[in-house]
Amino acid sequence: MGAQDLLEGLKQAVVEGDEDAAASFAEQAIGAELAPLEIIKGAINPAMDDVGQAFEDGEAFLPELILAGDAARAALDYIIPSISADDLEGSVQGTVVIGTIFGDAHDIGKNIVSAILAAHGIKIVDLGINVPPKAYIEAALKEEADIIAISSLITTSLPYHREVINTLRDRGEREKFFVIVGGGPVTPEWTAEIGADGYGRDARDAAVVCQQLLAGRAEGKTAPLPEPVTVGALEHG
Ligand code: B12
Repeated sequence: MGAQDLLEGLKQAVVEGDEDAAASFAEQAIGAELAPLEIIKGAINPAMDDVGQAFEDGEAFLPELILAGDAARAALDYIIPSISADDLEGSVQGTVVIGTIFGDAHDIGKNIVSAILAAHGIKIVDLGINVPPKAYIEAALKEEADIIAISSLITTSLPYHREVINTLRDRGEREKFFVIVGGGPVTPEWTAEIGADGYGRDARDAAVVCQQLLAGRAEGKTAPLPEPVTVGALEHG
């Protein structure tokens, strides 16, 4: 089967919520040496967008969303371990505390971001889903982290981003950590508005942003930056 057929098959399997087929196509795509990030970009993301659109249009419901999520996870079980530093130039060192913000249970994108950062030698402390603002700060202090990374897929959880930043500031600890944000409803404008230090459109962009921030930190730059580092902004619909 050619690369395009494998990607199309995987996309279809995820849309249909067929875990076994999704896992099998993913395994074949990795076996055919397709780059992990290209598989995610070419099959998983468009499948999720289709399902999300159908949900929004009232043509699909929560069970379909759950099945598609499970099928994507099954595929990613094969894809994520193959993500390597070869997928992106450069390597940086540092610690990133990451989690999906309070009120939000979506973690597929966060897990991909974590995997690519880890593949670049960054220490990842993954707090999971539904993370209260204070928990990011406690973990970042404990781990002496460089960056707090917040993932958000639902609009109603966005105000908690601001709470992370304001709480850091009120505690006099804002300069200790760069704060980056990403996920569906997050935009570069929002990033600037809340005074965050970075935004990335996808996992690859997240790695580029972290590299730039860690390089800046090594040169003595501290948070908050006057302008956030935003990558992938132009592609944002
Ligand atoms: C799968 C899914 C679910 C699954 C989640 C399973 C899981 N374990 O994650 C389940 C079924 C649980 C679910 C539940 C709900 N969902 Co839902 N879901 C989706 C769906 C279809 C796909 C999400 C996904 O995995 N995308 C694929 C990944 C790879 O992409 P990604 O998450 O965007 O991540 C990439 C980038 O954003 C970026 N990124 C992500 N995080 C970060 C962090 C940083 C720091 C950076 C730099 C970058 C970055 O990099 C990632 C990799 O490239 C989306 C539609 C969509 N197109 O996103 C709706 C969607 C997000 N869901 C939606 C809704 C409404 C819900 C529910 C409220 C439904 C309900 N009525 O109950 C619940 C909410 C539950 C809760 N409290 O969170 C809406 C949100 C609308 C909004 N803007 O508020 C969407 C957009 C669907 C829609 N079009 O209406 N959902």
